[in-house]
Amino acid sequence: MKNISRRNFITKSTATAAAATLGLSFIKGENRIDARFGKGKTFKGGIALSTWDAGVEANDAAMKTMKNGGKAVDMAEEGVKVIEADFRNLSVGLGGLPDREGNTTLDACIMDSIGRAGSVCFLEKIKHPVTVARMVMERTPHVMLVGEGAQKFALSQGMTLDEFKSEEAVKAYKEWLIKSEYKPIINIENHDTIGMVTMDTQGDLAGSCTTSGLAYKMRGRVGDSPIIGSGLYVDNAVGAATGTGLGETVLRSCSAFLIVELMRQGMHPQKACEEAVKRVRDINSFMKEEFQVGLLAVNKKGEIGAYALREGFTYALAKNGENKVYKSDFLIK
Ligand code: SD4
Repeated sequence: MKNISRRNFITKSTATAAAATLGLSFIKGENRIDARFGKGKTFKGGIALSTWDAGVEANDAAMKTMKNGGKAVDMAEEGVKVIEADFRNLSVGLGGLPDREGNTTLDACIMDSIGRAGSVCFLEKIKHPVTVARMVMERTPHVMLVGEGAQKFALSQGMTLDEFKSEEAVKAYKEWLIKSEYKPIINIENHDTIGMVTMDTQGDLAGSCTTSGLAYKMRGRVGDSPIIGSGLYVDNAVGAATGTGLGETVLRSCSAFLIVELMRQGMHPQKACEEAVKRVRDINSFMKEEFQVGLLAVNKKGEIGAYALREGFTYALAKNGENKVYKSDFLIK
């Protein structure tokens, strides 16, 4: 009690003054992190790690961005933008499969190396939701904007409405309408939301995640992808994590945050992903349907983790001059 009321008493300005006395410039993000955790051995060669096969193209763009002087957050944005703009992708961007009412609605988020986060959900007719998420992070006092408000904000920042409808998605929707069965079960192998974690040449971390969510979802449904701590989490002092799969199951287990917290306790990213997948299984054990979840992580040393619930999850890793797709190990064998 005593501590709590005392803490409430300390104003921002006295905290700043105290920090100055101690020589901690914790108001500046990166310094704040160094002050808390000290500089460890960080990998500085640059890393881009992303979900699914298409991640290889996203990684390419991220590494090019880094070579042109971009920071981890620029890598994370530019990387996934390639997939958002690829209208052949049926799970990301405006080419994505629509909701039950025939509208494609987009979710995305981003986190940078100084602890900031931005997110948009249920966004319509905007080509690059990840860029809007970054604008929310950098230009507003908020973390998350949804629906009409998110769209209005995007337009106010110079973005334009894009009426694009993918022929393939429209055709698939028409076929779905015949039975209109609400079965939000993700096909175990064939989905491609992109979650990406990046590390720049300074060893700083960031991440992004972007999706059109589940095909034929209820209107207004939001999954894990734009939710800070579920679809993405970054703590520059520790590591970063992201994932893909049936969002409801990830939301119930806060997977990305869990992975980062496990890494904070010293766990290797691989082990942390394995633990988080087990948690997904356990928390969702009431579910009768089969579902897939795939999780990825990187720590400050540049070590990688990847693990899925079931066979079929792939990821792309760009590191040490290579950029390749790998098959993830999985829990249910
Ligand atoms: C969602 N996690 O909205 C997303 C779907 C996904 O590949 O990952 N698809 O639930």
